[in-house]
Amino acid sequence: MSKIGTRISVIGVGSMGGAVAARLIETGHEVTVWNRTASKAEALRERGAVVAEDLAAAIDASELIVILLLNYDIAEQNLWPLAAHLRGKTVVNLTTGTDVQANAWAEWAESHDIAYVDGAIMATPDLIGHDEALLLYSGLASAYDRHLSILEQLGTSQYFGPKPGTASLYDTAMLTGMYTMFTGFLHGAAVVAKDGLTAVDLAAGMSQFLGAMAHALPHVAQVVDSGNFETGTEQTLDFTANALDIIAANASSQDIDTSLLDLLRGMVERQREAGFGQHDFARLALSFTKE
Ligand code: FVH
Repeated sequence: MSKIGTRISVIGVGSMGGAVAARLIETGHEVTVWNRTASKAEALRERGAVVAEDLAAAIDASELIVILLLNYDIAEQNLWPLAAHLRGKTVVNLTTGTDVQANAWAEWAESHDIAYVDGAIMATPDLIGHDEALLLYSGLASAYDRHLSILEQLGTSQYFGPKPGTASLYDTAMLTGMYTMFTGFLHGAAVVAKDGLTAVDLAAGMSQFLGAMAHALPHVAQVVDSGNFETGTEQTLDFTANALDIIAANASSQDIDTSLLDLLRGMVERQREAGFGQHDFARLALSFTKE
C-alpha cells in the first residue's frame, strides 16, 4: 500500500509512543521511530516503521515530529540541542507536562522557526485509534489544522486555542479527577476488604455508581460558573458533612485510616464555619483558590 503524504517521526516509543506509532503505520503513514532503548523501536520495524539510527536522523526523516517521552525535562534534554534539525518542521508534543513547560517550549520553538502544537492524551495506549481516546491540543492553529487529518487517526481531537499551555491545564485538571476517583475507590476497597469483600466486588457497583454520578458534572459546572451556590442545592454542605461523618465512622469501625476523608471534611467544615452550610456542595470550588 502506498504511503500517505506527510512523513511522521515518533520520538519515544514506550507504551504510548509505541501505540501511536503503530496506529499511524496502520493508517498508511510513513513513520520513523526513535527510542533510547533501541529494542522498543526495533519491535516496530516489523510493523512497517523505519527505525532511525539516531535522534537527529529521526527528525531529519519527517515533516511532522510527535514527541512521547516520559516528561518535558527529558524531552528538552534530547530535543533542544537538535533545534537546527527541527527548523521548518512541526512538533506535536504529547508528553505530559505543565502549562509553564508548554509555554516555554512554544517560545523555544518560535525562536527556531519550529511550528509547535502542545497536547495531551486522555487515554491509555489500548484506546489509541478509537473514538474513546480524547486528545487535547493547543498552540499554533495553522500547524494543528495542517495535520488534523493525521491527529484524528489517534482518537477524538479537541483544540483549545493558541495559548500553548491550555491543553496541559485541561490535562492535569482531568487527571486530578481521575486520580482522586481511583484513590477513593482504593479507600473503599480497603474498607470492604475488612469484611472479606473483594475489590472486584466493589468495582462492579462502583463503576455503575460513578458512571451515573458523572452525569451530574455539567450541573455542578454550571453552579460553579454561576458563582451562585444558594440555588438548586440538591446537596448542601451541611448534608455533605453529615454523609462524610458516617463514611468516616464506617472506615474507623473497620480500623481504616480516615486521613483522605478528613481532608475533605476539613474543606467542608471551613465553608460551614464561614456560614455557608446551606450552600451547594459545589461551593468547595472556592476552597482551592489561595486567598
Ligand atoms: N501510558 C499511559 O496510559 C499514559 C496516558 C496519558 C499520557 N501518558 C504520557 O505519555 C508519555 C509517554 O508515556 P508512556 O506510557 O509511553 O511511558 P513509558 O512507556 O515509560 O515510555 C517513556 C518514554 O520515555 C523515554 N525515556 C525515559 N527516560 C528517558 C531518557 N532519560 N532519555 C530518553 N528517553 C527517555 C522512554 O525510553 P526507554 O526507557 O524505552 O529507553 C520511553 O520512550 C508520558 O509523558 C506519559 O505521561 C501516557
